[in-house]
Amino acid sequence: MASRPHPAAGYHRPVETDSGAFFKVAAMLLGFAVAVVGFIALMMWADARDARNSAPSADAGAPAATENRATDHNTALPLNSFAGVVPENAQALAEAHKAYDASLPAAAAGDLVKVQMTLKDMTVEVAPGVKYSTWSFDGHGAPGPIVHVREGQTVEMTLTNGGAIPHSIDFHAARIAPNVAFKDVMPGESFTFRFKASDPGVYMYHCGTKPVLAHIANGMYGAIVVTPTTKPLPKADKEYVLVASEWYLNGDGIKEPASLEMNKARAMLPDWTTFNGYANQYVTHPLTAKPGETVRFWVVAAGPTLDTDFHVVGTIFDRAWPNANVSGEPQHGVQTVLVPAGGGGVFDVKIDEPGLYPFVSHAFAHVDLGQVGLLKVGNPKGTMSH
Ligand SMILES: [Cu+2]
Repeated sequence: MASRPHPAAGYHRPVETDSGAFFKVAAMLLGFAVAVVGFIALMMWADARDARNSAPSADAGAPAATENRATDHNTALPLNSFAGVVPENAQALAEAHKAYDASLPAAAAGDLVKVQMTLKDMTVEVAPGVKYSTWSFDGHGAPGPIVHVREGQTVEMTLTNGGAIPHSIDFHAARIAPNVAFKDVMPGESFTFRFKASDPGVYMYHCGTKPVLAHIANGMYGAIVVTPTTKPLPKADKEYVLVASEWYLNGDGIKEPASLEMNKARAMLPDWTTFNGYANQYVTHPLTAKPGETVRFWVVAAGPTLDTDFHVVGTIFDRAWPNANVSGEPQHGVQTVLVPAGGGGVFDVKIDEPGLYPFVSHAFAHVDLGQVGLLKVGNPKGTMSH
Protein backbone atom coordinates (compact mmCIF):
# COMPACT_ATOMS: atom_id res chain seq x y z
CA MET A 1 0.00 0.00 0.00
CA ALA A 2 2.67 2.48 1.04
CA SER A 3 5.14 0.79 -1.34
CA ARG A 4 5.60 3.78 -3.58
CA PRO A 5 5.82 7.20 -1.95
CA HIS A 6 4.12 10.02 -3.73
CA PRO A 7 6.63 11.72 -6.05
CA ALA A 8 6.11 14.99 -4.28
CA ALA A 9 6.55 13.55 -0.76
CA GLY A 10 10.22 14.47 -0.53
CA TYR A 11 9.45 18.03 -1.42
CA HIS A 12 6.48 18.47 0.88
CA ARG A 13 7.93 16.92 4.01
CA PRO A 14 10.18 19.76 5.21
CA VAL A 15 7.53 22.31 4.37
CA GLU A 16 5.05 20.41 6.52
CA THR A 17 7.48 20.51 9.41
CA ASP A 18 7.90 24.27 9.02
CA SER A 19 4.21 24.83 8.73
CA GLY A 20 3.63 22.68 11.82
CA ALA A 21 5.79 25.08 13.83
CA PHE A 22 4.10 28.03 12.22
CA PHE A 23 0.64 26.72 13.15
CA LYS A 24 1.71 26.20 16.77
CA VAL A 25 2.71 29.85 17.05
CA ALA A 26 -0.38 30.94 15.14
CA ALA A 27 -2.60 28.88 17.44
CA MET A 28 -1.04 30.51 20.51
CA LEU A 29 -1.58 33.97 19.06
CA LEU A 30 -5.12 33.09 18.06
CA GLY A 31 -5.86 31.77 21.55
CA PHE A 32 -4.60 35.00 23.03
CA ALA A 33 -6.70 37.03 20.56
CA VAL A 34 -9.83 35.03 21.44
CA ALA A 35 -9.23 35.69 25.10
CA VAL A 36 -8.88 39.45 24.48
CA VAL A 37 -12.00 39.58 22.28
CA GLY A 38 -13.89 37.53 24.88
CA PHE A 39 -12.87 39.95 27.59
CA ILE A 40 -13.98 42.95 25.50
CA ALA A 41 -17.29 41.24 24.77
CA LEU A 42 -17.78 40.58 28.47
CA MET A 43 -17.18 44.24 29.27
CA MET A 44 -19.61 45.33 26.53
CA TRP A 45 -22.23 42.93 27.83
CA ALA A 46 -21.77 44.29 31.36
CA ASP A 47 -22.11 47.86 30.03
CA ALA A 48 -25.27 46.94 28.09
CA ARG A 49 -26.72 45.27 31.17
CA ASP A 50 -26.00 48.30 33.30
CA ALA A 51 -27.60 50.54 30.68
CA ARG A 52 -30.69 48.32 30.54
CA ASN A 53 -30.99 48.15 34.30
CA SER A 54 -30.74 51.89 34.60
CA ALA A 55 -33.24 52.47 31.74
CA PRO A 56 -36.40 52.21 33.88
CA SER A 57 -35.15 54.94 36.16
CA ALA A 58 -34.10 57.05 33.18
CA ASP A 59 -37.56 56.93 31.53
CA ALA A 60 -39.70 55.85 34.44
CA GLY A 61 -42.73 57.40 32.78
CA ALA A 62 -42.62 54.86 29.90
CA PRO A 63 -41.87 51.40 31.23
CA ALA A 64 -44.04 49.89 28.47
CA ALA A 65 -41.60 51.05 25.81
CA THR A 66 -38.77 49.13 27.45
CA GLU A 67 -41.00 46.08 27.67
CA ASN A 68 -41.96 46.31 23.98
CA ARG A 69 -38.35 46.52 22.93
CA ALA A 70 -37.65 43.32 24.76
CA THR A 71 -40.57 41.39 23.21
CA ASP A 72 -40.76 42.90 19.71
CA HIS A 73 -39.08 40.01 17.95
CA ASN A 74 -39.81 37.30 20.46
CA THR A 75 -40.86 34.25 18.48
CA ALA A 76 -39.85 31.89 21.27
CA LEU A 77 -41.78 28.65 21.48
CA PRO A 78 -44.15 27.39 22.62
CA LEU A 79 -46.83 29.33 20.78
CA ASN A 80 -50.33 28.07 21.42
CA SER A 81 -51.69 26.27 18.37
CA PHE A 82 -55.39 26.35 17.52
CA ALA A 83 -54.93 24.22 14.41
CA GLY A 84 -57.97 22.08 13.80
CA VAL A 85 -59.89 23.42 16.82
CA VAL A 86 -63.55 23.68 15.74
CA PRO A 87 -66.93 23.54 17.49
CA GLU A 88 -68.72 20.20 17.80
CA ASN A 89 -71.21 21.09 15.07
CA ALA A 90 -68.40 21.88 12.62
CA GLN A 91 -69.77 19.62 9.89
CA ALA A 92 -73.18 21.33 9.95
CA LEU A 93 -71.49 24.75 9.97
CA ALA A 94 -69.27 23.74 7.02
CA GLU A 95 -72.32 22.66 5.04
CA ALA A 96 -74.16 25.90 5.88
CA HIS A 97 -71.13 28.01 4.88
CA LYS A 98 -71.51 29.78 1.55
CA ALA A 99 -68.37 28.88 -0.36
CA TYR A 100 -66.35 31.64 -2.04
CA ASP A 101 -67.27 31.54 -5.73
CA ALA A 102 -64.08 30.29 -7.40
CA SER A 103 -65.45 30.66 -10.95
CA LEU A 104 -63.47 33.03 -13.11
CA PRO A 105 -65.83 35.95 -13.84
CA ALA A 106 -66.11 37.25 -17.41
CA ALA A 107 -63.65 39.96 -18.38
CA ALA A 108 -65.11 43.42 -18.82
CA ALA A 109 -65.50 44.85 -22.33
CA GLY A 110 -63.78 47.98 -23.62
CA ASP A 111 -60.29 49.39 -23.33
CA LEU A 112 -60.72 50.76 -19.83
CA VAL A 113 -61.76 48.58 -16.89
CA LYS A 114 -62.80 50.48 -13.79
CA VAL A 115 -62.30 48.56 -10.57
CA GLN A 116 -63.55 49.93 -7.28
CA MET A 117 -62.84 48.48 -3.88
CA THR A 118 -63.80 49.78 -0.48
CA LEU A 119 -61.66 48.47 2.33
CA LYS A 120 -63.54 47.37 5.39
CA ASP A 121 -62.69 45.88 8.78
CA MET A 122 -64.90 42.84 9.11
CA THR A 123 -65.22 39.49 10.84
CA VAL A 124 -65.11 36.41 8.62
CA GLU A 125 -64.96 32.68 9.19
CA VAL A 126 -61.71 30.97 8.19
CA ALA A 127 -62.91 27.49 9.20
CA PRO A 128 -66.25 26.13 10.46
CA GLY A 129 -67.20 28.22 13.50
CA VAL A 130 -63.77 29.90 13.58
CA LYS A 131 -64.11 33.67 13.37
CA TYR A 132 -61.33 36.10 12.55
CA SER A 133 -61.22 39.91 12.51
CA THR A 134 -59.89 40.84 9.07
CA TRP A 135 -58.99 43.97 7.21
CA SER A 136 -60.68 43.17 3.92
CA PHE A 137 -60.79 44.38 0.37
CA ASP A 138 -64.26 45.36 -0.78
CA GLY A 139 -66.20 43.99 2.18
CA HIS A 140 -66.29 40.44 0.87
CA GLY A 141 -63.73 39.08 3.28
CA ALA A 142 -60.59 37.31 2.17
CA PRO A 143 -59.57 36.93 -0.54
CA GLY A 144 -60.78 40.14 -2.16
CA PRO A 145 -62.78 40.06 -5.39
CA ILE A 146 -61.34 38.28 -8.44
CA VAL A 147 -60.38 40.87 -11.02
CA HIS A 148 -60.42 39.64 -14.62
CA VAL A 149 -59.14 41.70 -17.52
CA ARG A 150 -57.77 40.99 -20.96
CA GLU A 151 -54.18 41.65 -22.00
CA GLY A 152 -53.93 45.21 -23.31
CA GLN A 153 -56.79 46.62 -21.26
CA THR A 154 -56.13 49.52 -18.90
CA VAL A 155 -57.16 49.03 -15.30
CA GLU A 156 -58.39 52.07 -13.40
CA MET A 157 -58.24 51.18 -9.74
CA THR A 158 -60.06 53.25 -7.16
CA LEU A 159 -59.37 52.31 -3.58
CA THR A 160 -61.55 53.76 -0.83
CA ASN A 161 -60.33 53.22 2.69
CA GLY A 162 -63.32 52.38 4.88
CA GLY A 163 -61.06 50.92 7.56
CA ALA A 164 -59.53 52.42 10.68
CA ILE A 165 -55.88 52.65 9.63
CA PRO A 166 -53.97 53.43 6.39
CA HIS A 167 -54.00 50.80 3.65
CA SER A 168 -52.90 50.50 0.03
CA ILE A 169 -53.08 48.16 -2.96
CA ASP A 170 -50.13 46.64 -4.81
CA PHE A 171 -50.87 44.91 -8.12
CA HIS A 172 -48.21 42.45 -9.20
CA ALA A 173 -49.69 42.71 -12.71
CA ALA A 174 -48.60 46.35 -13.00
CA ARG A 175 -45.42 48.00 -14.16
CA ILE A 176 -45.70 51.26 -12.27
CA ALA A 177 -43.85 53.35 -9.70
CA PRO A 178 -44.96 51.80 -6.41
CA ASN A 179 -44.23 54.90 -4.34
CA VAL A 180 -46.85 56.71 -6.44
CA ALA A 181 -49.48 54.07 -7.21
CA PHE A 182 -49.22 51.81 -4.19
CA LYS A 183 -49.12 54.62 -1.63
CA ASP A 184 -50.97 54.56 1.67
CA VAL A 185 -54.55 55.77 1.56
CA MET A 186 -55.76 57.36 4.80
CA PRO A 187 -59.02 56.24 6.45
CA GLY A 188 -62.00 57.89 4.77
CA GLU A 189 -60.00 58.82 1.66
CA SER A 190 -59.95 57.46 -1.91
CA PHE A 191 -57.15 57.11 -4.42
CA THR A 192 -57.24 56.28 -8.13
CA PHE A 193 -54.46 55.09 -10.39
CA ARG A 194 -54.23 53.36 -13.76
CA PHE A 195 -52.02 50.68 -15.21
CA LYS A 196 -52.00 48.80 -18.48
CA ALA A 197 -52.36 45.04 -18.12
CA SER A 198 -49.69 44.18 -20.68
CA ASP A 199 -48.42 40.97 -19.11
CA PRO A 200 -50.86 38.03 -19.16
CA GLY A 201 -51.09 35.55 -16.31
CA VAL A 202 -52.56 35.38 -12.83
CA TYR A 203 -51.16 37.77 -10.27
CA MET A 204 -51.47 38.57 -6.64
CA TYR A 205 -52.69 41.90 -5.41
CA HIS A 206 -52.34 42.89 -1.80
CA CYS A 207 -52.09 45.70 0.68
CA GLY A 208 -48.51 46.92 0.76
CA THR A 209 -48.73 49.04 3.91
CA LYS A 210 -46.18 48.31 6.63
CA PRO A 211 -45.89 45.90 8.26
CA VAL A 212 -46.90 44.05 5.10
CA LEU A 213 -46.78 40.72 6.95
CA ALA A 214 -49.60 41.89 9.21
CA HIS A 215 -51.71 43.40 6.41
CA ILE A 216 -51.53 40.28 4.24
CA ALA A 217 -52.01 37.96 7.23
CA ASN A 218 -55.14 39.93 8.07
CA GLY A 219 -56.71 39.03 4.73
CA MET A 220 -55.63 41.86 2.43
CA TYR A 221 -54.99 39.94 -0.79
CA GLY A 222 -56.63 38.70 -3.95
CA ALA A 223 -56.04 37.63 -7.54
CA ILE A 224 -56.13 39.40 -10.89
CA VAL A 225 -56.30 37.27 -14.03
CA VAL A 226 -54.96 38.87 -17.20
CA THR A 227 -56.18 36.68 -20.06
CA PRO A 228 -53.73 36.59 -22.95
CA THR A 229 -54.92 37.98 -26.29
CA THR A 230 -51.63 38.11 -28.24
CA LYS A 231 -51.16 34.36 -27.83
CA PRO A 232 -54.50 32.94 -26.64
CA LEU A 233 -54.60 29.87 -24.41
CA PRO A 234 -56.23 26.61 -25.52
CA LYS A 235 -59.94 26.54 -24.80
CA ALA A 236 -61.00 25.54 -21.28
CA ASP A 237 -64.52 24.46 -20.33
CA LYS A 238 -64.30 25.45 -16.68
CA GLU A 239 -62.04 28.06 -15.12
CA TYR A 240 -61.49 28.38 -11.39
CA VAL A 241 -59.41 30.82 -9.34
CA LEU A 242 -57.79 29.61 -6.13
CA VAL A 243 -55.99 31.91 -3.73
CA ALA A 244 -53.94 30.00 -1.18
CA SER A 245 -53.13 31.63 2.15
CA GLU A 246 -52.47 30.94 5.79
CA TRP A 247 -53.93 32.28 9.03
CA TYR A 248 -52.23 32.93 12.37
CA LEU A 249 -54.66 33.15 15.29
CA ASN A 250 -54.28 34.57 18.81
CA GLY A 251 -57.22 32.48 20.04
CA ASP A 252 -59.40 29.64 18.78
CA GLY A 253 -61.91 32.13 17.30
CA ILE A 254 -64.91 30.14 18.48
CA LYS A 255 -66.39 32.23 21.29
CA GLU A 256 -64.98 35.51 20.05
CA PRO A 257 -63.18 36.42 16.82
CA ALA A 258 -59.47 35.76 16.80
CA SER A 259 -57.05 38.32 15.46
CA LEU A 260 -53.47 38.18 14.27
CA GLU A 261 -50.80 36.51 16.41
CA MET A 262 -47.78 38.26 14.95
CA ASN A 263 -45.27 35.95 16.66
CA LYS A 264 -46.83 32.95 14.90
CA ALA A 265 -46.75 34.83 11.60
CA ARG A 266 -43.04 35.52 12.10
CA ALA A 267 -42.41 31.92 13.14
CA MET A 268 -44.49 30.67 10.15
CA LEU A 269 -46.69 28.48 12.37
CA PRO A 270 -50.19 28.84 10.91
CA ASP A 271 -53.36 27.60 12.59
CA TRP A 272 -55.19 27.25 9.29
CA THR A 273 -54.23 27.20 5.63
CA THR A 274 -56.93 27.72 3.03
CA PHE A 275 -57.99 28.01 -0.59
CA ASN A 276 -60.05 31.18 -0.96
CA GLY A 277 -59.97 31.95 2.73
CA TYR A 278 -61.88 29.08 4.37
CA ALA A 279 -60.50 25.68 5.38
CA ASN A 280 -61.79 22.74 3.35
CA GLN A 281 -64.66 24.72 1.84
CA TYR A 282 -64.48 22.91 -1.52
CA VAL A 283 -64.50 19.55 0.23
CA THR A 284 -68.00 20.31 1.47
CA HIS A 285 -68.89 22.31 -1.66
CA PRO A 286 -66.82 20.74 -4.47
CA LEU A 287 -65.90 22.50 -7.69
CA THR A 288 -67.47 20.67 -10.61
CA ALA A 289 -66.77 19.50 -14.14
CA LYS A 290 -68.22 17.07 -16.63
CA PRO A 291 -66.15 14.06 -17.70
CA GLY A 292 -63.85 15.02 -20.55
CA GLU A 293 -64.01 18.74 -19.88
CA THR A 294 -60.84 20.77 -19.61
CA VAL A 295 -60.64 22.47 -16.23
CA ARG A 296 -58.27 25.39 -15.78
CA PHE A 297 -57.03 26.42 -12.32
CA TRP A 298 -55.63 29.92 -11.94
CA VAL A 299 -53.71 29.67 -8.66
CA VAL A 300 -52.12 32.39 -6.56
CA ALA A 301 -50.23 31.80 -3.32
CA ALA A 302 -50.90 34.87 -1.23
CA GLY A 303 -48.92 33.64 1.76
CA PRO A 304 -48.20 35.90 3.56
CA THR A 305 -45.18 33.59 3.75
CA LEU A 306 -45.79 29.99 2.75
CA ASP A 307 -45.68 28.47 -0.74
CA THR A 308 -48.25 26.08 -2.21
CA ASP A 309 -47.25 22.87 -4.00
CA PHE A 310 -50.23 22.49 -6.29
CA HIS A 311 -51.32 18.97 -7.16
CA VAL A 312 -54.55 17.28 -8.23
CA VAL A 313 -54.89 13.76 -6.84
CA GLY A 314 -55.79 11.11 -9.42
CA THR A 315 -54.62 12.97 -12.49
CA ILE A 316 -51.67 14.72 -14.09
CA PHE A 317 -51.53 18.28 -15.37
CA ASP A 318 -52.08 18.14 -19.13
CA ARG A 319 -50.68 21.65 -19.26
CA ALA A 320 -48.93 23.62 -16.54
CA TRP A 321 -47.64 27.14 -16.82
CA PRO A 322 -45.29 27.48 -13.82
CA ASN A 323 -45.09 31.03 -12.49
CA ALA A 324 -48.22 31.72 -14.57
CA ASN A 325 -45.97 32.43 -17.54
CA VAL A 326 -48.75 31.94 -20.08
CA SER A 327 -46.74 33.78 -22.73
CA GLY A 328 -44.37 30.80 -22.77
CA GLU A 329 -44.90 27.15 -23.60
CA PRO A 330 -46.65 25.00 -20.99
CA GLN A 331 -45.16 21.90 -19.42
CA HIS A 332 -47.01 18.67 -20.15
CA GLY A 333 -47.60 15.68 -17.93
CA VAL A 334 -46.35 17.09 -14.65
CA GLN A 335 -47.59 16.12 -11.20
CA THR A 336 -46.89 18.91 -8.70
CA VAL A 337 -45.88 22.50 -9.34
CA LEU A 338 -44.62 25.06 -6.88
CA VAL A 339 -46.66 28.23 -6.59
CA PRO A 340 -44.42 30.53 -4.59
CA ALA A 341 -45.73 33.02 -2.06
CA GLY A 342 -46.47 36.14 -4.07
CA GLY A 343 -46.61 34.13 -7.30
CA GLY A 344 -49.04 32.25 -9.49
CA GLY A 345 -49.50 29.19 -11.68
CA VAL A 346 -51.96 28.04 -14.34
CA PHE A 347 -52.97 24.40 -14.61
CA ASP A 348 -55.15 22.44 -17.05
CA VAL A 349 -56.59 19.03 -16.29
CA LYS A 350 -58.86 16.93 -18.50
CA ILE A 351 -60.45 14.10 -16.55
CA ASP A 352 -62.51 11.47 -18.34
CA GLU A 353 -63.43 9.21 -15.45
CA PRO A 354 -66.16 10.41 -13.06
CA GLY A 355 -64.93 10.77 -9.49
CA LEU A 356 -63.85 13.03 -6.66
CA TYR A 357 -60.40 14.46 -7.37
CA PRO A 358 -58.79 16.35 -4.46
CA PHE A 359 -56.72 19.41 -5.26
CA VAL A 360 -54.13 20.15 -2.57
CA SER A 361 -50.91 21.71 -1.58
CA HIS A 362 -48.87 18.53 -1.55
CA ALA A 363 -46.79 19.93 1.31
CA PHE A 364 -49.15 17.85 3.41
CA ALA A 365 -49.14 19.90 6.58
CA HIS A 366 -51.20 22.30 4.47
CA VAL A 367 -53.80 19.63 3.81
CA ASP A 368 -54.02 18.91 7.52
CA LEU A 369 -54.55 22.62 8.16
CA GLY A 370 -57.28 23.00 5.51
CA GLN A 371 -55.69 23.65 2.11
CA VAL A 372 -57.61 20.97 0.24
CA GLY A 373 -60.69 20.89 -1.97
CA LEU A 374 -62.46 18.51 -4.33
CA LEU A 375 -63.05 18.61 -8.04
CA LYS A 376 -66.19 16.57 -8.61
CA VAL A 377 -66.17 15.13 -12.11
CA GLY A 378 -69.58 13.89 -13.23
CA ASN A 379 -71.84 12.44 -10.57
CA PRO A 380 -69.73 9.85 -8.81
CA LYS A 381 -71.16 7.55 -6.19
CA GLY A 382 -69.79 7.58 -2.64
CA THR A 383 -67.64 10.12 -0.87
CA MET A 384 -63.94 10.87 -0.62
CA SER A 385 -62.22 8.63 1.92
CA HIS A 386 -59.40 11.11 2.53
CU1 LIG B 1 -53.63 47.11 4.66
